[in-house]
Amino acid sequence: MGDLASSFRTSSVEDAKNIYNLPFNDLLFRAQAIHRDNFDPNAIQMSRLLSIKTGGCAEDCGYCSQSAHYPTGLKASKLMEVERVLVEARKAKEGGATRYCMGAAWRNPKDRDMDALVAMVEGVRSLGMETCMTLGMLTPDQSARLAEAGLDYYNHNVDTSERYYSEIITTRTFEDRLETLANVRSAGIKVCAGGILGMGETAEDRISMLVTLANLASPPESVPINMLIPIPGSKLQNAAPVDPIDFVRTIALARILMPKSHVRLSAGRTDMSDEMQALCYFAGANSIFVGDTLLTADNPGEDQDRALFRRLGLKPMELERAR
Ligand code: SAM
Ligand code: DTB
Ligand code: SF4
Repeated sequence: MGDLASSFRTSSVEDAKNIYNLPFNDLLFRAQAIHRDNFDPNAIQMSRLLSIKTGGCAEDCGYCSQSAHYPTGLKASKLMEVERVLVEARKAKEGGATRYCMGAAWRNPKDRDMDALVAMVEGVRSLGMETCMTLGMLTPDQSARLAEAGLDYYNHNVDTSERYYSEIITTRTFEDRLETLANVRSAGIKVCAGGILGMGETAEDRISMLVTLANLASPPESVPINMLIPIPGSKLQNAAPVDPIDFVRTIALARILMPKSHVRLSAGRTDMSDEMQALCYFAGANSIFVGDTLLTADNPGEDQDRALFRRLGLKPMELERAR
């Protein structure tokens, strides 16, 4: 089973479609077997998000509460003070998170923001947590600076298939996304890249998105799969909800195509039943965001996750940092 990883590196959409369409039990059995070959099946990595710069974003992502293009009612704010970020990061650590992910509603960071961003990375790292940022597009120089500060992960999602991308976002291209991912990778930062289900895409779009990710020069270490949180006022406010079984199939395919990656069950968990989440964990999801807020939207609180972990016999994944 171990060399399935390499055999899928050149996976085509056709191959992946055949896997996605297997009988559900066969698909889940296969995903779970691969999961067990690569991870402790009962350990879940826990990340905590903080919006360090909220709203007023120049991009027109159709799903987002923070885009200035849509009347979502969100109040914009400036970049948060470094000290405030560190106070929040300490709380997250006490709550059991091992990775702290700082998100900014920017098309890209300005060079004048870089000193503060570097200080945030250094400060969070000194608390003994892994660091992650998601700031929009990065140049090679900006990537190198963040890498030097000790940034462990950079999140930058491809969001959907190349074909469907321009239906969701028009202010940047799929190619732009891949370019930033390459810049981050070249700087030596680990890559977190995934997407959103429930934006009106087809099953083929979801499959194609995962094939793109699996076929990057190195697959992302972390693959967040978000279920759209429909934001009133946004372009996708009335999108039809994704079928839970299709959602689980997509998680299983991500696990099979990227056996060594952490697959994160990301946004949208407040609208998932415990049973749906349990199936996602069985299909190979092994990471979540913890705490009652994501960036601007709700997430199940700690108590709820603790109760579900107890019911399922899951435990937090220990920090793997060997540095
Ligand atoms: N501005 C940066 C960027 O776009 O890369 C970082 C922040 S952005 C909010 C991070 C990711 O969150 C998006 O790429 C998208 O996949 C996800 N996301 C944003 N709004 C969402 C929503 N309403 N439902 C589900 N996922 C969402
Ligand atoms: C990701 O894929 N999901 C997170 C993280 N990366 C930055 C963000 C989810 C945002 C959900 C909507 C909100 O909180 O505004
Ligand atoms: Fe801006 Fe990111 Fe939201 Fe797009 S997803 S509007 S880039 S904050």
